[in-house]
Amino acid sequence: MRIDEIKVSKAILTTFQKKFLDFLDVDAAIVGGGPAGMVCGYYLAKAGKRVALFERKLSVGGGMWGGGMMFNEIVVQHQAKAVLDEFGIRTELFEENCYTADAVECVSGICFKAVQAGLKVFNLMSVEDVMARNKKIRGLVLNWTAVEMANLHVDPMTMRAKHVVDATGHAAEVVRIVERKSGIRLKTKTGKMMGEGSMCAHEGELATLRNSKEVCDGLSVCGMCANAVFGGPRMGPIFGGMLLSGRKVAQELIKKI
Ligand code: 48F
Repeated sequence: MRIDEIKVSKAILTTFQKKFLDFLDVDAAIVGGGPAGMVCGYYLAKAGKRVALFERKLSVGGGMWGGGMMFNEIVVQHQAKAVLDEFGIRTELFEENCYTADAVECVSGICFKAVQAGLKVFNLMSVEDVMARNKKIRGLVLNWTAVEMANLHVDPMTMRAKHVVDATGHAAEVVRIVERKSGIRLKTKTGKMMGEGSMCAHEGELATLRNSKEVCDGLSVCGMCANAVFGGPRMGPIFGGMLLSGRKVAQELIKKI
């Protein structure tokens, strides 16, 4: 039977429309498909929650693909190895409490398992605002990244979530929007974003986990974003904190939503 091009177009349009409609009102919406966001999405979906993840770029993986300075190996410590084990990702012991893993295997392995667990990933979409009601974050305002890049004057659309997770990395884009536009006081010492500190891998890893939590009603942070918001050093190409923080926020939300 000949392939009908119009049938191919209809198949894509119909299934994408259904997928998007089905995930316009969810338990959790995650912004950013780096390691922290993807791991968070995996554990939430595995627990039966309806979770959508919005990623600005064509591919998920954030800063994980490039390892350290484009050498595509990452490092995790003993505690975080358990998360990679959960995804079936192979690690090699380098020296005590220092495991390496292939960055490409990490991104593809986490992505595959997360999507199979039920996480719905919407790539090429950027979150440009939040929906807030009575000082609580209730959803996200989305537009195509292509619209953002071309600076086109096109209005966005809105989705609803019981809880939002900012996993946008160093930029902490969602929290920044909340701070700038909503008048909501953040649950930080100053009520404002505390900012990320210079490199200190050991303290940065501990701080990421400590700082991964709710920052205001309806919004949590994980990954590098947590240190940008609550204050903590950066840590470079050690990714244990990212994986553990995604898992921590998921575990908290599983009880809450
Ligand atoms: O930057 P990213 O990988 O964040 P992460 O999960 O991991 C941080 C590490 O990669 C590394 C590090 C480890 O020691 O320091 O930097 O905390 O992933 C963040 C993702 O969010 C997307 C962005 O494209 C990236 O893939 N993103 C950022 N802003 C938006 C967004 C937005 N407004 N809408 C949608 N996606």
